[in-house]
Amino acid sequence: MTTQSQSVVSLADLRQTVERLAMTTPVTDMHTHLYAPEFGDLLLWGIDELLTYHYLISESFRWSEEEYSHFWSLTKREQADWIWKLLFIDHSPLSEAATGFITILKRLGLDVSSRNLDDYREALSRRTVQEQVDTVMQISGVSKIVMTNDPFDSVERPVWLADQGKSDPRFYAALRVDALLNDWPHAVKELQKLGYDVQTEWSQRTKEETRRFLSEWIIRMDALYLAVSMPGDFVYPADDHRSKMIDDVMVPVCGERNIPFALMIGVRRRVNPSLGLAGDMSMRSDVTAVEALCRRYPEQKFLITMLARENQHELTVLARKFRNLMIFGCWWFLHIESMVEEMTRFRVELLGTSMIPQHSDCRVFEQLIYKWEHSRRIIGSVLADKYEKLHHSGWSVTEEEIQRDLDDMLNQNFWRFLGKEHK
Ligand code: RAT
Ligand code: ZN
Repeated sequence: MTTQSQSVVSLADLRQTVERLAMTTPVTDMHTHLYAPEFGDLLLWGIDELLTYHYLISESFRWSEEEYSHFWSLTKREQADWIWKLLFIDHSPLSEAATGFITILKRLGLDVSSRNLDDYREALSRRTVQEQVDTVMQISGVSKIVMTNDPFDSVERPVWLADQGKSDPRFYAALRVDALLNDWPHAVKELQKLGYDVQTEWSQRTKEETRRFLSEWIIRMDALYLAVSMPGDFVYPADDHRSKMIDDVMVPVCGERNIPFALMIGVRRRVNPSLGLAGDMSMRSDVTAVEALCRRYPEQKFLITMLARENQHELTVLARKFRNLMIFGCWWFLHIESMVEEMTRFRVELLGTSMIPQHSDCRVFEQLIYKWEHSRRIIGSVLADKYEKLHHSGWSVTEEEIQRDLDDMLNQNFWRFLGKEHK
């Protein structure tokens, strides 16, 4: 008997041990739209921000004839009141995003049964942003947060230029480069404003200057990876701007700086422009683009998530073929309990624990609470099924092994992929 066998978890304790560890293992949230407190107003938090989350905005309009323009002319508080009435009072909050708001109230210790929005506002307004950040990170068990950082954003840029973006060690940067790939004319203007000598034409000088821009900002932000969202009709290789940008600029710079390239594929932006951020749609993608990238650049690491449910199985199979491919998260419209369950199950069945099962995509700080609570519960229950099955075949696991597996999925797979293992 090994010492290990002393902590083998009995069948009777197995499920609740796995579920407890799934709920409590500290998490690295590797893709969010959250900011550290140093970024001031960019860090969204509180009741009105939560209620005006774009996921809830689009759900609200299903119940109303309201003019879009009128909604956008309201104050944030008025918008929140309108959404609260439509989604929580006139109808039951059953959608993932609406249920999530209730989970947040509950975990923050507010009286959910009172349905008194002003009381909730009042309770949170007594907290400072710093207190709320600490409280939410503690409740959600999220210990490391990766932001989404855009040097073209005129509010965000000064924080980095003043060297204040890295003050809170719990927050990490990811350099977002959508415009470079998806709106080159706009990117050219922005780059020129920042002093880079680029032109719309793909000249040698333009390539060098775009590479210089990326390198300088990766260093300035200490960015963990380069990130982009792509439409579903993204093809690679192709005789187009995107392939040139990837081949001549992005992959070389990622290689030089030794960071992964994250592609989030399958979004069709602004199918209903009147809804603003809430007007984007999902779209099926071509997984062979990822296959071609992974094959052509075996030394380059790719973090990949896709938005269409229809792509998930194929993408997971592809991850069996390429170790430089790490699939991550149940993105956006897939971040609903039924999809998280389905995807987590077949990902484990195809890859074991060698993937990143979830990221939050939070935009408002307190959302960390519900997004992680809901996902942790599903991850725990899927894993419990699998360990029980092993147990019935005579393969018992120790608590340490369960903890290791969860730590891999919720932390280490990400950091190891980056070559920055955290202990
Ligand atoms: O999930 C979201 O909030 C979307 O609006 C997008 O931000 C998406 O996650 C993205 O990163 O493009
Ligand atoms: Zn996102």
